[in-house]
Amino acid sequence: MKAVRKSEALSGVDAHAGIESDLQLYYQMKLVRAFEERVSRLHRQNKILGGVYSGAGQEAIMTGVCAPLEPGDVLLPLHRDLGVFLLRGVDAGRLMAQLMGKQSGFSRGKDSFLHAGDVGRGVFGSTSMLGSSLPVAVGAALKFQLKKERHVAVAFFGEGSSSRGDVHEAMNFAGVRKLPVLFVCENNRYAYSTPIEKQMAIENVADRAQAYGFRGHVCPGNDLLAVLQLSRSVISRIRAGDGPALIECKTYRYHGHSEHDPALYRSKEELVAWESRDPIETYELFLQKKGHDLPAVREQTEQQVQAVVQQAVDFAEQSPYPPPQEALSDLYATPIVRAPKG
Ligand SMILES: Cc1ncc(C[n+]2csc(CCOP(=O)(O)OP(=O)(O)O)c2C)c(N)n1
Repeated sequence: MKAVRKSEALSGVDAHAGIESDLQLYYQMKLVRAFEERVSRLHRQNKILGGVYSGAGQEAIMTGVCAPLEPGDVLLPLHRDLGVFLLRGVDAGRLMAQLMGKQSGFSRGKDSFLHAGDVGRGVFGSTSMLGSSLPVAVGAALKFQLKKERHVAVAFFGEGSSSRGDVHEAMNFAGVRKLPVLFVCENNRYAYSTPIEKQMAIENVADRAQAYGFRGHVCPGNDLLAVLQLSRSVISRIRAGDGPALIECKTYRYHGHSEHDPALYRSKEELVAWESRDPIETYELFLQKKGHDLPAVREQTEQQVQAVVQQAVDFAEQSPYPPPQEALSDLYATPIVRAPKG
């Protein structure tokens, strides 16, 4: 394997520091939002490889779920969970390079963001088949159980993905074997253009958990403190051997399904109503109530996150595209050839 040049960019968040202070959490949500907004702009400039599925509006979920995690835990994000990479301390420059299809990205410029992972940071890549990463999370949890490792696997998915067979099979097996896995449903009310009423006959995805023999919790997904409080207690129970759990976070995506989708299937009023419950602004009210000097904190944090994002963009823009002669390398794992017995 060739060494990948280290990004000059600050790694967004040191996920392994275990810091969970008020301002650290604020920084994390702001970083994810700033990074996403920049990616959307870069997409309009035709600098991003493949589609862009913005998670703007959903930052409190990833931030609240990732905060109590420990080194060695694994996460399986889906297409809208770019923030998970940053929150687990993945190098912001390499992440941007991945999005731009550059050689210094995780896939060495051979793939878009969609299937990217950084296994060193415990972030597994997904496949294009919605929901197919949940059985993988369950497999990781089975390994933790068999090896008696006190780790947790976390699988993110949308309410649309929850209608897929793989998801039910994964949850059923996890329930039967009491595996250390947390299922996090980011219910943003639409699966592409399909509204939730046309997707499910019940109100909550979380209600399904009972049928698999574990607990399901519904949570206001735009309220970081609510997500954090729930995820802390649920993750510590899972780590202690209590078996799986499902958290359903009610939220909303600000952008269309992807950047080419103007989302004409939803009303302006609905969008405005959800924007008034913005996760970052909601959290700012909490900071203010706690006595933080909000204008100063906001300005300082904004400067910090913009610096990280700019360095990531600079690194990615300066990185080369992969040379054509490498097009066929890294496509298959090297076969393990065993010597015949006897
Ligand atoms: C099995 C499968 N069906 C359809 C698609 C196309 N597709 C990609 S994302 C998406 C919407 C997913 O909605 P949801 O799971 O609620 O997540 P969200 O995009 O809302 O975050 C669809 C239909 C796919 N990738 N895989």
